[in-house]
Amino acid sequence: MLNKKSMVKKSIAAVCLLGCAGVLSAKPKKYKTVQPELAVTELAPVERKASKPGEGVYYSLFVRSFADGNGDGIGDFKGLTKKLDYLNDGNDLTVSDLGITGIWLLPIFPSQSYHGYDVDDYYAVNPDYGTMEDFETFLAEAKKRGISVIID
Ligand SMILES: [Ca+2]
Ligand SMILES: [Ca+2]
Repeated sequence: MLNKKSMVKKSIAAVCLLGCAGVLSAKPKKYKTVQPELAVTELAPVERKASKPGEGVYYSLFVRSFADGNGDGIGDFKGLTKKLDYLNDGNDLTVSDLGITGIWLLPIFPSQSYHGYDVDDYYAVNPDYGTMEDFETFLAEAKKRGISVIID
């Protein structure tokens, strides 16, 4: 003879078993795969250009150690300029770049130290990094890609 409490327990057990059986027999869902390029163009277009300085995602970098453009073992503006497409190629439809919207340069001025925080001249660039013209080329190329530049 079953009492009311025992019947409730058996009913709960039966529901659990049916529920588990349903879960175990369910076919795995098939997910549609989407190529990253299509995800950006068809599903979620992303604006990767800052509308003004100070907005977006900034990438802080030390020119000395980022990219060497002339093979002397020291990072420089030419090396940095060559790497701009890696940081943001200026095309919102591609996702092979990092998509940053700004670059925060650690000190680029002439200095007696490797880190450059003890600046000798705020109106010149460190000759290890190239010339002022190299720096201006870097700025122009960054601007073409919608990348803002700030200097520490
Ligand atoms: Ca160099
Ligand atoms: Ca891109």
